[in-house]
Amino acid sequence: KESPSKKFQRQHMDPENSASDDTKYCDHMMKARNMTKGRCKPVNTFIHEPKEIVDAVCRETNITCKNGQSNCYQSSQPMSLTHCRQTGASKYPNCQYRGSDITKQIIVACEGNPYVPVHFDAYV
Ligand code: U5P
Repeated sequence: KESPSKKFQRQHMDPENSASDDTKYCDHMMKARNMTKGRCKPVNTFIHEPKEIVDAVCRETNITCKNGQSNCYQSSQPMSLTHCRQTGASKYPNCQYRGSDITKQIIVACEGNPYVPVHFDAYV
């Protein structure tokens, strides 16, 4: 079975690409990363930074997650992100997205040993 940290990497990590001017980036990536199986995942953020940098957020400022759990962490540094949001016209199985390239601090939940990101909570 896929571990929580592998799932985070599949859903949110894309260090190879820098912020995508490509309007098709989200359509392509949401499908390539298996987030359009069974349903179109409505919202998803990709992080364009090295894994070490994102893993290190688990050692930054501890904050409360949206769901009330206490294992969230906010990056001090803004990061290069692409935020993908399903369009109104999108109909499963033809999932369609609009992408926004933004540079924001991220909030992730961390778990395990090693203590690594397992959930993308928000950007601020
Ligand atoms: N999500 C993102 N970026 C956001 C907000 C949510 O990628 O800015 C994804 C996360 O994978 C999260 C899921 O676990 O959507 C559900 O988020 P929520 O609706 O519980 O906030």
